[in-house]
Amino acid sequence: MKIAIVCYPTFGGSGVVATELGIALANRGHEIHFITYKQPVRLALLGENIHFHEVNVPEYPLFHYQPYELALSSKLVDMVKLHKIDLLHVHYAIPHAYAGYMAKKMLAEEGISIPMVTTLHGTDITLVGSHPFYKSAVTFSINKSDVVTSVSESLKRDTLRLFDIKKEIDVIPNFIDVSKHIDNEFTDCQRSLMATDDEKIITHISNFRPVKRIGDVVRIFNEIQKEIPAKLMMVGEGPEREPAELLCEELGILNKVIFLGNSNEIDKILCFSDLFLLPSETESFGLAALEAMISSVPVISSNTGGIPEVNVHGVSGYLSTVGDVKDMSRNALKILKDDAELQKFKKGAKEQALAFDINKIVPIYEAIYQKAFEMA
Ligand code: GMT
Repeated sequence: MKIAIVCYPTFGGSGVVATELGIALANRGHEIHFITYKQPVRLALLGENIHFHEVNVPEYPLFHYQPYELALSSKLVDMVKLHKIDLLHVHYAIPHAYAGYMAKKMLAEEGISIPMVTTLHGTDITLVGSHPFYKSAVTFSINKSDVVTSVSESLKRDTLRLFDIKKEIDVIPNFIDVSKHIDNEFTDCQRSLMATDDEKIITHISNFRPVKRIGDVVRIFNEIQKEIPAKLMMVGEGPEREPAELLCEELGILNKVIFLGNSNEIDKILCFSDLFLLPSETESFGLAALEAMISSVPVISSNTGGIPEVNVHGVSGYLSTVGDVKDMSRNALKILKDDAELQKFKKGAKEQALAFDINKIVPIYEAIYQKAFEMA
């Protein structure tokens, strides 16, 4: 099949999922065309089966807002015709489903019928999409997609609660390439660069937006380091990074917290991590938690959105009420203070992550593509 994938090419989870899916589909013989404004960060190699087409939006002084949707839908039309693409798969509803639908209609005018699959990822529904300024257009473009998927049961429930959706929503969980994590031993694991042998390493990875409750990450770590020697690795960039640095300074723990910025090599960081913190306000799935778990890192998280579909309480980590820093710190120390507990949770995290093996999930997407052809 020739498939166009539209996504955000950044470090965000939706772009990562779209990119990993495209790579896996290409490995299974499909021809993949990424159509976006920049080469996706996780897409290292282009090849015979993987192509990238950049969407350019020329600046024009008349425009207060540059018309990205227009450029994207034109690019989709041109690429579908040029490469004889069979199907559009758009990740993140805003504005991709809207632009995809416009492309479909333009192509229909020329007698070309092409199905469109829309995958909902989370904030496109829960935070941004449901805003009154966008809601009508998001509802319209979800209903006009041939097939709609969501990355968790929780996100499906949120979508049906927040929008007037006429389409069936298929839940396809996010996934992980298990084959990259067969051995726990990462060959290039440089733990000694980050901490001494007696220190536990706690990690948080995100886009540092308010929804991630970065202040809670720092406060949980503060409680942990009062009782055991520990370091905190903060990976990612975003508006909450500076306030977090200030909070660390205020608490007098700046020397124990390392802000690493965005990284393409999170496996190298996770390989020496003992615990992962994800105290988010909401999270449709929590791909970062799954990436930690496959590296045998237990997760202390909030019990919200789709997180409990990924992190199993008492097995791969613990779940607490959003904002309950005390409970999260207590749970973290329960795991970290007792080596037998830590080993048990490391094993539990890895075993739970194996359920999300990419090889189980990609065929489900292929079946969804068949369904889209029937619906179009
Ligand atoms: O977490 C973010 O804010 C980024 C966002 C995105 O769209 O890239 O992540 C969302 O999609 C991920 C992949 O499906 C999910 O794992 C994240 O849970 C989800 N984020 C939220 O719902 C806040």
